[in-house]
Amino acid sequence: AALIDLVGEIRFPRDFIFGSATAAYQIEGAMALDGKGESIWDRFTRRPGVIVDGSNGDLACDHYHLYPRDIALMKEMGLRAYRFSLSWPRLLPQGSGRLNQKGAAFYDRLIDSLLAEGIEPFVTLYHWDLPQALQEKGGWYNRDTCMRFADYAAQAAALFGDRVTKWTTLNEPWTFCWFGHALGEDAPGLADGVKGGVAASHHALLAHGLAVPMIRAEARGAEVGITLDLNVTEPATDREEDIAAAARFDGAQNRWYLEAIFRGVYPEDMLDLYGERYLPRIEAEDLKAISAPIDFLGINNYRRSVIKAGVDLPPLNFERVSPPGSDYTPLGWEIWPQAIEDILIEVNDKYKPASIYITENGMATTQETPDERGRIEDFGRADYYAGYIAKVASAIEKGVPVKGYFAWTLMDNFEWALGYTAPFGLVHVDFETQERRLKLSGEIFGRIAREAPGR
Ligand code: GBH
Repeated sequence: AALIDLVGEIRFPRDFIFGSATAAYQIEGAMALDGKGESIWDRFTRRPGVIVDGSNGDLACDHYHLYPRDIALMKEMGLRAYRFSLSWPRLLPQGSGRLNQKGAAFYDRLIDSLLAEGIEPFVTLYHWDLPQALQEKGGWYNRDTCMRFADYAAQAAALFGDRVTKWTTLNEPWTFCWFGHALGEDAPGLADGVKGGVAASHHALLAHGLAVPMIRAEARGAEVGITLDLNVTEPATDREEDIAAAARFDGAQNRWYLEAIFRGVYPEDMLDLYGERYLPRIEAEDLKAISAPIDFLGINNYRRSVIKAGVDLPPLNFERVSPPGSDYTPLGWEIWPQAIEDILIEVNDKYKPASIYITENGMATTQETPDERGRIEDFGRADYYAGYIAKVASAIEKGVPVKGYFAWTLMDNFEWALGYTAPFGLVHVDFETQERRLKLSGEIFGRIAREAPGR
């Protein structure tokens, strides 16, 4: 528990924002309430065997009803911002067309309640819950989904843009495109290999690019960005084939998105690698739209990637390596605080984003139960936060324009294919009673949030 001792020394600029993050499907519940339409996660979780504990997000944290309690917990920790996502099918049950007024009213209540407590809303438009109606038409394989997304973005900006200034288009296109379309582990459960991952990625990026000017047009003064899950990628050895495999993996996960957004090109080496066999139709003007200037880059970071040559996802042909001697979370994710400073410095050096938010960082444990004093003393998680946040502070000292940090996640929730087996929360949720309880990590994170800025 040595890293926790750092807490009193961590320093941030006075205007630095600490917040927590969630996503609609992981917390809201109210799956079919008040006119909400079906999403691909509502559909996918009904397939036998795809979620380890057979669960789903039908009820989740029932945040749809319990949001005042959840806001009170953020307030108790002293958080200045809350990053959450809108459920596209809650607002537009068919993906486009008629607006569901009751869905809009829920987000009105949520946003107004946050503002009343002095907590700034950071809205994400898409955190993986595509309307099932759009999936029926091809989902992220269909260019038309890009236009539907831009329309949805415009409607959301018109509804909430009088109160929300921070807008994020997509959360982690790499994850939902590849785990949902190449590997079949996430919704919509397609295992189409690299061809699927790349096609979905191009359309997701185009959707982002088309949405950016729509949001600006509808929400005066909006700051618009995208969240990418970026990992520094290191070859497992200095053998040539491992160095090449690491470059391919870095190209697929990081550079494909960064180069398109910041430079308006796809990386030459990846275009060569994919070739006609794996690439979708890319129109001349697509990259111009994708590279629409953004106000901030959101980075989700949990670890680094150590890669060697292997057989996964041809022609990427890589294998992920777990370096010996490191500590790992129960999910097998390496605990490596330097990873967050390294990715911040690398992205800043190469792409010079106007500003950066860490939009997610945190760790899973196995399931936790309160001790005899009713406490959850998750020292490991508190340590993880102290260690990683200290490295964010170090990146700022070196000139990286990081403006805020969001812990993943506010409260234990539905962790996608892992169901309720991998809690990440600062707050414990008893899913029998929906009782919430601040963990030790929540107390420590709250102390950092209240005391570190301006120290
Ligand atoms: C984020 O994804 C999500 O935005 C968030 O919704 C989620 O709850 C949170 O992280 C915690 O997982 O082959 O070992 O990489 C993080 C990126 C990429 C992590 C896919 C899980 C699959 C297992 N995710 N990855 S692995």
